[in-house]
Amino acid sequence: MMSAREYNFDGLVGPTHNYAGLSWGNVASAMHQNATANPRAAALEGLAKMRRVAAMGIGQAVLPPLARPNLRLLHELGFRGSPGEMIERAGKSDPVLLAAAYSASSMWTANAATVSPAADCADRRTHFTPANLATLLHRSAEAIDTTRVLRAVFRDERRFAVHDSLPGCLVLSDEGAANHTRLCSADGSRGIELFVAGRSAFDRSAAAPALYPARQTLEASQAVARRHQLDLEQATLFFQQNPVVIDAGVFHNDVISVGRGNVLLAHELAFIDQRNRLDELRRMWDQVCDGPLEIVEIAARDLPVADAVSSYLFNSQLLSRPDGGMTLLCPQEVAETPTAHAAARKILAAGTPIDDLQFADLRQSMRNGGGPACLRLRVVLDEVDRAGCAPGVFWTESLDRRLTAWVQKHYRESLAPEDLRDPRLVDECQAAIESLASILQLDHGMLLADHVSTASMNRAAGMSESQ
Ligand code: SUG
Repeated sequence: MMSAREYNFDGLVGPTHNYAGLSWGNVASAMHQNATANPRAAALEGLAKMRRVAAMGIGQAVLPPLARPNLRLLHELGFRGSPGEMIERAGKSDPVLLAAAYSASSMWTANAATVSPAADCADRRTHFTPANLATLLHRSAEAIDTTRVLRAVFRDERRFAVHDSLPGCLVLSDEGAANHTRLCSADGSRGIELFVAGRSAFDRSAAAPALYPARQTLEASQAVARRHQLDLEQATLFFQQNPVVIDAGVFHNDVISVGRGNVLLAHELAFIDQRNRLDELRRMWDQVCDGPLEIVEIAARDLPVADAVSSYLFNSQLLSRPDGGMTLLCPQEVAETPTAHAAARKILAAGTPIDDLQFADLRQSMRNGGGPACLRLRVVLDEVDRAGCAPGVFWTESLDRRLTAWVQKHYRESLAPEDLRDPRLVDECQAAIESLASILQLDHGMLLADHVSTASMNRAAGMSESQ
């Protein structure tokens, strides 16, 4: 039997990818507010990245975009009528609400859930907690649909536990795998799970950012670790993000640090009390894992935080190739930022298994603050696990061809803020998702569940309510 290995489940960029400036604290999102997006180019960039990772012999799969516009959200916000009427009314009343309902933010699957591999969990199942994304309206609306999609994909309950998301409130705000790193000697053996929160909700004396929100609380991370039945004493750590860097635009830990296997890359300003915390990690590693742990810290004088944020060096994908080496797949912006490029070369020369630097053009996603690592959710699967998943989501050349043709057929090349009020977009999106369901062999009713039920609820409520 083949041993467990990591799969990257990339989010397919949905047909409504747009720039609405919805993410307070995410510098790129604010900078590109109201720019015109190219959803087709965005989706093709994402597919090109998946093709590249798959070609390296690394596990690759896709997760479908959530159906948009989110009619359930518009209904919850009091808009009634046919889908077209709901869109029109929301657009007139508050374009920000319409943009939230149209957001394609489910593409960043690093925020879909926190995943703990079976080897770390007491019941030896792979545990998922879908993130409640409670800090931002457009993202919080993802949780319920993401949970349904994850249950449909990771469907064998003997192998997988897909929990409900944590209650959506400030105390438990949770952003998933973007604030979670697993370090291990081998994917299938016991590892260390490192959670990084931006603040503590209960400890008012703890440091917190002054300007931007800390999207992950310690209390949320602890709850996830308990649910996943992790070894809290010996193999789980909770770090705090440095609030100064959150205020500089580091809205998730994966903008300032990345780890996999026995390698952790971090900016020197990533964590509070960094030196002691990394020592604690080294001690834990020696107890739990085999071989050396490689920690590479990048100094602020070599890479100012502003350059880390604009280049997204730490949002590179750290990939283990079958030949034993590691590739750091960086966003193109790293090559264009001299300090970041020099830091990447330094990482390459640091004597870790990283022996290859590559660059990917993901500009459409990057303009919304989503780099290579944001676009993927890492899941460790062995062959039995894989057989317990929906088969159609795994990457093959034929799936690649079909998805490329699907994007070419269904996606617009230009989407400006005012286009969200175009009633034809509703039907275009629905047609796209229906056809995607058959490509991925997923139930289209499952993918469109809220869309369909909200529309029929509104029809049943009749016109009196719609006025
Ligand atoms: O949550 N951007 C996303 C980017 C998420 C990146 N994910 C990770 N770092 N793992 C966010 O801020 C922008 C949407 C807009 O402005 O239209 C947005 O949601």
